Amino acid sequence: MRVYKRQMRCRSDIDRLNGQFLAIFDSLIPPEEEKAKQKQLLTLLEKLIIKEWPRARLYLYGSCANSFGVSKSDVDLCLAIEEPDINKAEVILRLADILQSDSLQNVQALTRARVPIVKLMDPATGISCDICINNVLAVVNTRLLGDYARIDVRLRQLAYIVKHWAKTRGVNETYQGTLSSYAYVLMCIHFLQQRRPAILPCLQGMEATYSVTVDNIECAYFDQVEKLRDFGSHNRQTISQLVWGFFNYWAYRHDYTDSVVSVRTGSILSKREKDWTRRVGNDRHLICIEDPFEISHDLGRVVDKFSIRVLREEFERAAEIMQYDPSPCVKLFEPY
Ligand code: 3AT
Ligand code: MG
Repeated sequence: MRVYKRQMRCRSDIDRLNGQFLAIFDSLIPPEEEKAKQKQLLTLLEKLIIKEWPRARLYLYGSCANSFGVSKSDVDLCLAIEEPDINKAEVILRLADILQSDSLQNVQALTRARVPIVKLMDPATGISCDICINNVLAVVNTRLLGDYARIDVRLRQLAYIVKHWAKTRGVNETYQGTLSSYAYVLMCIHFLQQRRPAILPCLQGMEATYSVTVDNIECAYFDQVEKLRDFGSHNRQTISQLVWGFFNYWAYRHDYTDSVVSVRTGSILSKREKDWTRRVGNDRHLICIEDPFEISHDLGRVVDKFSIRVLREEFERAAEIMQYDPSPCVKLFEPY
């Protein structure tokens, strides 16, 4: 761990970094042209799919649909087929077949993955995309995240910066035991729910205006977010203060032994009440982030005893940089 002898940055110094963080945020926003290309690809795929499954629907989910997608993100699609007892592996193979015979490139059927998908690249737009089958919960959690993003712009700014940091520092790789982008966005939402005054409400704790049952899970929350546009206005914290606070929280304040971050309740739960106190199979619960709908699902379950150290050292490094480094906006995003 690097030791900084330099002067500690005070609140007004942190505020002075605001313009730089906003410039980084702006540079990560996908241009309109990229959005148009995604639509073009979606239309092409819909046309091909509808011929085979006339009653199926194709949903965009993940970061391209919830406004947390940086430029050049892959497109996540979900093919929803309402037929009983479908065999996902068979559908994946058939889908790959159909798409292969069109003008698409690198069509691969990954039938053995935890979530079976078809992967492809569209040479016309240069966009890569993953298509899964009937993963409707992901479509609904995408909608929830997108609704949170519409309440206060600081969520999108913070999440872009955290995701950019996680990608450049190599801690956004679930197959290596670090966290998914989805987990990072939930950590940002939780952090903004916990500010005083709060910057985000707890939508699942309010009277539900949207409700759907998916895989026997009732997903309900207040979705009239246009009525909540002023919610965070009593808190004037700038994006640079929030970036500082976020890393400081995960470096020094979070109780890794006992706490579970819960966007669903807008609070911190204990590992005891979730029964996440010991390792069960591969789930070690070393950092606990509750999925807002699949509440038995800990998004930190991919983290092992090696990667928890990597993660915590990265949070500490980021917090130190925010506090002491003379050029934090460069250092924070230095490739590892
Ligand atoms: P990127 O911009 O692609 O990094 P993303 O938000 O698209 O970020 P992912 O590609 O990792 O995130 O995942 C796509 C979506 O799949 C996001 C979320 O709706 C769903 N998802 C991902 N991981 C999980 C999970 N562990 N549990 C439930 N849903 C998940
Ligand atoms: Mg994605």
